[in-house]
Amino acid sequence: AKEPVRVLVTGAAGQIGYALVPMIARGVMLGPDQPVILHMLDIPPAAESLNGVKMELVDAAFPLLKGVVATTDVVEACTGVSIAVMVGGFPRKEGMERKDVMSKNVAIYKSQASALESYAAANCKVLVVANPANTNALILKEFAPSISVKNITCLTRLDHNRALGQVSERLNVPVSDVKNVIIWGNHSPTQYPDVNHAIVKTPAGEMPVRELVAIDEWLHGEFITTVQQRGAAIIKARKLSSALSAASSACDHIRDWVLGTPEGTWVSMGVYSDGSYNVPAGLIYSFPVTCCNGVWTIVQGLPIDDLSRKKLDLTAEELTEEKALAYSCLS
Ligand code: NAX
Repeated sequence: AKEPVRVLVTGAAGQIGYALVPMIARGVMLGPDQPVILHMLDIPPAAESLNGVKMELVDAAFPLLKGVVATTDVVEACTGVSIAVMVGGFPRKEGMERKDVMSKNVAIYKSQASALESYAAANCKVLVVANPANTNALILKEFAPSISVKNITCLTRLDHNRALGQVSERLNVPVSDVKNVIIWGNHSPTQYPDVNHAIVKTPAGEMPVRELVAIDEWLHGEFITTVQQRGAAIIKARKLSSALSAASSACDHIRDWVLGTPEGTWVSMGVYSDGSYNVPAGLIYSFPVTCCNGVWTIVQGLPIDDLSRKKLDLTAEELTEEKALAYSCLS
């Protein structure tokens, strides 16, 4: 039998946490034969509620779950973890300045970076979910210099999955027959959902989405805005932000990273830019990636048309600004 893997979820008493921890305990993230020990971190005001989540995990009697640590102590939470899913953060409240929210999150990610750096397992893989996800990941990278930049990522898989879902609905095909959409850039409304290279499986073989949706208006208009604004649409409908889809996408992100992407398929991940596609190096930016043996690689050589170029640059500019704002909170 395999040794259990320790998986950290921060903000585990929150909405996404509540949806995510049972998925991890069921093997959705690391596979049906991989035992896990869950480490759940939250802040003292949520301690009682966190303990309630722990009680439910015990009550669910998950066969793969070999232990649960529920704590408000960041060192205890980070000790020995091989996977860290960072969902905890400071939410933007009505009337708050962007700089104030950024400053709270910079403080959180700075201190959690140090704890991961000192106490996590070597080669720990980190996924930041909490917003501003790309920039929180960048701060984490900055304050955990011994963690390889290849091991620090942020979640844009939910946006990627939303794009797959929209194409599937539009073409009336199962979502599993659609692949290779791309989310470029920031997990924010400036992100660029790109279907120029997307493919649909048909009885006649694989076909480019562009040939099946001959309606440029949809691809360049409503499709993009629907994906960009989907988070807001969920809030409007549910009076709460996305939780089950965010949790499921976080599992997809880690599973594909650890176990590999299928041959001929790429996924979107927020990763440290090396300057590919002329995106400024040193940002955490969402790219198309393939994963093999636990390592992601940016898909190279995709042709970028003029319209796409503008959109790639626009979201990069926003991230450059966010980075400057985050750094100004440090001084
Ligand atoms: P909730 O407010 O329900 O949960 C957040 C939890 O984090 C709370 O229990 C809170 O006590 C805890 N927390 C706060 N500060 C902490 C700290 N310093 N250490 C540990 N825990 C801390 O929010 P939820 O709906 O679960 O969303 C969590 C985060 O995900 C938010 O930042 C949200 O904006 C972000 N999202 C990111 C998405 C993505 O695709 N990247 C999509 C979904 C989601 O909106």
